[in-house]
Amino acid sequence: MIDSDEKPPNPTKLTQTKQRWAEEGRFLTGRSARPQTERLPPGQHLVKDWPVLDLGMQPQIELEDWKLKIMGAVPHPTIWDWAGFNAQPQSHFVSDIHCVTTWSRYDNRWDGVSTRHLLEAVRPLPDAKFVLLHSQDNYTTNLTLEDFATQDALIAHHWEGKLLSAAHGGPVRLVVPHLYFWKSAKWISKIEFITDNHPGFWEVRGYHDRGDPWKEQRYTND
Ligand SMILES: Nc1nc2c(c(=O)[nH]1)N[C@H]1C(S)=C(S)[C@@H](COP(=O)(O)O)O[C@H]1N2
Ligand SMILES: [Mo]
Repeated sequence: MIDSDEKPPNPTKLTQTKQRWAEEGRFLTGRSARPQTERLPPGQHLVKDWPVLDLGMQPQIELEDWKLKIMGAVPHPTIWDWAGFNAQPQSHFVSDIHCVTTWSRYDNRWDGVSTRHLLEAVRPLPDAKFVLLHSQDNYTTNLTLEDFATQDALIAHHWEGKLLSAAHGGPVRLVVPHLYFWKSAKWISKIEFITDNHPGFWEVRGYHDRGDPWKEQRYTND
């Protein structure tokens, strides 16, 4: 049932470097923390700008061409076009970003459709236990249904009151603030509900299956 014939772009220097960091266990402090007591997770530093990370390409998608397909273990596959997506109830969340390359950025204001609303709208089948996100650059990333359904996770179209730029995943990206930011797929085209876990782009290149910054789950087997 998994759509994975898509081939990601050829690896850039950055992609190769990040794969080596996973092999070396770079940046690991060996500490863990609780979000209740420390806002900055172990091994992270605060930035004020907003770095851009991608696979070396930034898809440019016109709003009239944009579509989001919700499929897999759902009773009725659904396609939202831009108007259909914007007609969904809108949520507004403020959250911190924690990238596994060690930068964190506080207080990002997002507008979009919450994953909880999406789940209510499509009602995945009882055996749907995981979600695989597919992007226009053929990036993929996996989440448990529970992590996808976090209270402040959303499919965002605005950041700080402005349409999300193409560099940061516009028209629409996922934001799952309680996990490292590679789980927050940019330029999403498909949300696939699956019954068995299926690792995504970074998860098959040495990165952790879950990626909890507070437990410093940077790499596989941490
Ligand atoms: N489609 C897609 N989504 C992606 C990525 C990517 O390369 N392609 N990179 C991930 C990584 S590693 C990070 S840190 C964040 C970066 O998001 P930003 O460029 O908006 O900071 O996007 C994540 N989502
Ligand atoms: Mo990242």
